[in-house]
Amino acid sequence: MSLDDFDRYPLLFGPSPVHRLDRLTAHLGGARIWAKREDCNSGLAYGGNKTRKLEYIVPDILASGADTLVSIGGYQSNHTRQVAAVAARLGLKARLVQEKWVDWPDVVNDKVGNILLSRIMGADVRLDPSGFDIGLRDSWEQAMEDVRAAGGTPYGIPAGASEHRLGGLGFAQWAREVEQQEQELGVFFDTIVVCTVTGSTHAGMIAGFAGQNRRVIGIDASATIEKTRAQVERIARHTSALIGGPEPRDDEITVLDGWAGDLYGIPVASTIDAIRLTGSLEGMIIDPVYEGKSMAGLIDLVTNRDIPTDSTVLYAHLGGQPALNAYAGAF
Ligand code: 5PA
Repeated sequence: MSLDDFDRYPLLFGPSPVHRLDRLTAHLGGARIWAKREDCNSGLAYGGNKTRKLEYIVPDILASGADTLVSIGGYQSNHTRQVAAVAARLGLKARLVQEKWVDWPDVVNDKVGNILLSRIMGADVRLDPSGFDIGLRDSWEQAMEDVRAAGGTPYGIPAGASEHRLGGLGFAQWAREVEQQEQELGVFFDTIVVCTVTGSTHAGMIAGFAGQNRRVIGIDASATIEKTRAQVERIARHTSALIGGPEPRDDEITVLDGWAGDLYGIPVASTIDAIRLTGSLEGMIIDPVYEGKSMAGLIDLVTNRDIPTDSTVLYAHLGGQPALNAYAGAF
């Protein structure tokens, strides 16, 4: 099997834009920095990395005959918002378990941003008091049962679509897309920087780029480094096998910690500084849960020359801005 043998249901506008971040590059005075923009990859509810993953999952959903997508995330999950959008687009229902992954005091945390968008799109949104976890959850199994008990046919999509068999394919294809764009632009990205939490975004990239001379640096955003690295490795190896690609070497699986703070979902000073810097220099908006942390990592790695000055870096912007509304207090 190769990647081309898997059906892909189009949900994106096409290849996501790639562009330079010249003012950020000049400000940091080191490696050249570019961005690839999954935050504007689709017309479905602002898109994002899950929309790309779901392109490879929708054919399986349609073949299953399901009438309800069941998924899970925190109150401000970008993933569940994208599942709600895809359900709307396919004419299916969405049942979303929104857990209290983050103890964030903003009173509108369960009302604005992503969760508001999911409600607007007609999803059945249920709040659940459970805390953060990237694995498979009882509440999600229970939601599947509830749908069956009510006479529906559920299709389960785990957190971030990562524990799904096909969850890594979207970003393996992203790697192909990058190679194509490199040809067109006459550039080579020797370093990719990506935020990693449930793992299949980073893992898909590792599988897609396996055997090439590049560093794909995952930045941990949940302060659960061991668990995250293990999940990334497992999904990367599984995805490589699925697409018949080379087995990723151990040194191709890099997850760095140091920018997550102590907890998932809680921005720290470096997160807020990265958001303000990127916004004020580039007009590029990033969020306090994911991209603010991976950008903080990129800033430090470029500044301290861990990423050398002669490198050309591609920052994967995975979306997530709707959550900013729930974090007004941080600014
Ligand atoms: C998310 C995930 P992975 O989960 O594939 O590692 O991606 C991390 C990530 N950036 C990076 C943004 C904007 C993201 O939304 N979000 C989750 C969600 O529920 O939204 C799966 C955790």
